[in-house]
Amino acid sequence: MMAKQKVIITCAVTGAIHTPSMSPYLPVTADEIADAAIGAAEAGAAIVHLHARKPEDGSPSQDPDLFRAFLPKIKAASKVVINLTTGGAPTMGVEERLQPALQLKPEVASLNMGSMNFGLYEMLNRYKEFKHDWERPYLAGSDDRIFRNTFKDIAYILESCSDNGTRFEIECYDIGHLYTASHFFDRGLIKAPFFIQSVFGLRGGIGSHIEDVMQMKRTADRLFGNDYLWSVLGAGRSQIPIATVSAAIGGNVRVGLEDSLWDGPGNLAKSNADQVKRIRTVIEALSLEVATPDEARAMLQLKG
Ligand code: KMH
Ligand code: ZN
Repeated sequence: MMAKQKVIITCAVTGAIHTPSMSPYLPVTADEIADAAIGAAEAGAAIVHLHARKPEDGSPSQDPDLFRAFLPKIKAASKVVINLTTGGAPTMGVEERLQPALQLKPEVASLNMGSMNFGLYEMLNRYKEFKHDWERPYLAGSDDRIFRNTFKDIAYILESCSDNGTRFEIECYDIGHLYTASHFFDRGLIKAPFFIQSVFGLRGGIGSHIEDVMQMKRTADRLFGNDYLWSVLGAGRSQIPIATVSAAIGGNVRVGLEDSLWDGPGNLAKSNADQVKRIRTVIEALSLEVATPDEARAMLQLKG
């Protein structure tokens, strides 16, 4: 009998895209981020993808000390795999973005595969009142801002972390980013198994139509064969539909308040764990099993 497919759930707990005024449930302080990560792990997430925020106003920060403020609590309570962002926020330079992964040497870190527009303008239109001064210019500025990830930046992150044993969550927002990942494989800077995180439905990247998902998958299959694990995230309302399609065709999934604030139409998710539970229900309804953190470590050949 064939072994059941295990599905890795990553939970992206807070990110840098949403702002505190959009949801009272967005984790901001070290304790909120730690509790959200632990709750997500208890609900079935094998990996937590983590950003930090300044506790006073919730603005994104890559200060490694802010990460140091929540990591011990998570590690003491859970075996969940820690994944630290190198994307930070689109307003930050690469040196600043790199510091948490460089200094804290996590099992997994994100790596963004190309420079792109990163549309947040819709949110500016939706939210009229903001609690903190930084939120409005942050969102408005996205219409004239590039999320910079040049080939040199990508190589710099990979080379800087090369002795850390960190595996990268390779963020691909379009088909071309898969070819960029393949280029870095050819240069020997990315090693198999690749953990490809395909991102759907961000303005500036590929859409969230099922044809977009299938074309990503077909291209990744052609480029990487058996050398990769595929995961998806759908932005906003496409979160659960995209994750469902991925699980149904052999992929892994990412949920969390970084990617969507919602738990069904018009309902704010009250926690990251709520979204994990929702996709877990779908995965189990597909007769699949959710991977534990140690199973994810084995699947991704992490340093542990
Ligand atoms: N915010 C997501 C769309 C990163 O942290 O490096 C992608 C992301 C980037 O998670
Ligand atoms: Zn992120």
